[in-house]
Amino acid sequence: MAKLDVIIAPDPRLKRACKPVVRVDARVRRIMDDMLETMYAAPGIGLAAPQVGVFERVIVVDPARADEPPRPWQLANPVILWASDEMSIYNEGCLSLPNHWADVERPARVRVRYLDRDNEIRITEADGLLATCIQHEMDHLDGVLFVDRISALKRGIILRRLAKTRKTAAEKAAVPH
Ligand code: GNR
Ligand code: NI
Repeated sequence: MAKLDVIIAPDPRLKRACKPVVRVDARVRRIMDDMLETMYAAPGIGLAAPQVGVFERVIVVDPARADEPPRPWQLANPVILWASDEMSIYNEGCLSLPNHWADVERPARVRVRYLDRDNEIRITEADGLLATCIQHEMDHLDGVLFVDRISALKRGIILRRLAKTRKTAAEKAAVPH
């Protein structure tokens, strides 16, 4: 397994729509495993392939808390078959928007169809943090970040701060003192 670099916003690669996986084979399983390693190292509770520069419809999630046994999920070509009318709000973060959080409202429960790591079709129902996380990761596959689901004012503040943080880091790297 290998830990991969996570792309930080603003970056046009995070706005790309991803292609479906044709078949979950050894190549895709390796991407899934590298993504889980990257997610646990971060640490994060989810990761989408485009965040590590792979523009295919693959996501991993593990909503287990630190004091619980790991519950890794690896999904290819996830599709939402049903979403509840009931909504829930979570304070979301994103490994591509480090150090920024915002409340995001999404359906509280979803039924999702996907291919598992053995290329088998599965259908599962999720609620709570798992439901939120799956929807957050699926958004990434369509080039959507959680900041696209909050006010333009808050989005602008977060994206400008990230651009400034990157500029400061680049200047420090270029001019050592
Ligand atoms: O680590 C993460 N935490 C998180 C918290 C609330 C809602 C969604 C998430 S996903 C995020 C990791 C990430 O960026 N996935 O794309
Ligand atoms: Ni994210």
